[in-house]
Amino acid sequence: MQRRAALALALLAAPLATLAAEPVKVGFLVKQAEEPWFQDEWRFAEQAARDKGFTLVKIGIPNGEKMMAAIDNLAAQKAVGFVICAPDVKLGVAVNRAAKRHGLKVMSVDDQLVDGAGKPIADIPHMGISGYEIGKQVGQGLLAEMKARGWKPDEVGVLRVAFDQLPTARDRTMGAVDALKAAGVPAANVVDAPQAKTDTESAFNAANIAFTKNAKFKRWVAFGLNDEAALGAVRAAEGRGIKHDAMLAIGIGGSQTAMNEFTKPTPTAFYGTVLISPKRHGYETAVAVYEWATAGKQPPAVTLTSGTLMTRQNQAELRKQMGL
Ligand code: FCA
Repeated sequence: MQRRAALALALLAAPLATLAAEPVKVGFLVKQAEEPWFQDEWRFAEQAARDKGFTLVKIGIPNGEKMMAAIDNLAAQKAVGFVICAPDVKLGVAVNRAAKRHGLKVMSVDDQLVDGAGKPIADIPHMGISGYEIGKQVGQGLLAEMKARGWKPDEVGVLRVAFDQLPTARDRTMGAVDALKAAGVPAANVVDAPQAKTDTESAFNAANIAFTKNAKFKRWVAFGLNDEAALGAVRAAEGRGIKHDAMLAIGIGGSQTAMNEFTKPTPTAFYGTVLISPKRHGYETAVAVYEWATAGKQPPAVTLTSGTLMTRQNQAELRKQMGL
């Protein structure tokens, strides 16, 4: 008898227990899931989910249509909110509207969402890098190595792999241009190579065109919004016989794209990168959305993170320091 009563109680309690154990879900949507930076962000967001006890739902959103479907999908799964790096920052109003309609908290990472007039959307909290400052570090890193090699500021071609429709991309590359100009590199030496997407292949194509049009330069420095952009320029230069003794590129990121270059037995023209933190961006944004939705803790409106110049020489030590 006693055993039967216990069993009945257990059965009664079962649905309740399942309800209580239903984990909170937080989405993490990224524009370029195949890029190592975003893989790293996801990895650290997963770590946050384990530490805090929520479930992370990762979805790649290469275009606006997939992005809208992903937000609906999160709502159908009863997620409480999401972190997003959108395929186009001008989709900001659509993101905000969809999140509000479904009662989801939303925070942006890396690329700040803007409204129709190009103004940041104030009620979507954001964590990104300090683009202009980090760009200046790229420029200063290039200048230091130019000096070490005895290259004169007025003899180098400056290849800016550009993606100006994305404000952080423009800030980053203009920071580098300004640092170079401040050190005496003539504005006329700056060659823009607009890329169609923010991956290596697009940068390669853009750089190829720019090199063809500007064959007068025998020495080059190059950069773009990320490591993939810098690497595309390096590969295009190699294809034209411009090797690491005549070319210097510094990226931004420090994920696997950069590590692959640094661990090659012979140095390539991919001289360095400004290491930024996928750990902070992935972990902290996921926790912020979770705590916002479950504890009413509003994230700060804007958080900007910094970077450190990383080369073959200091990569192992730096990555360790950053917990990577
Ligand atoms: C943008 C770029 C990424 C990465 C990130 C921090 O989203 O496209 O490559 O640099 O900012």
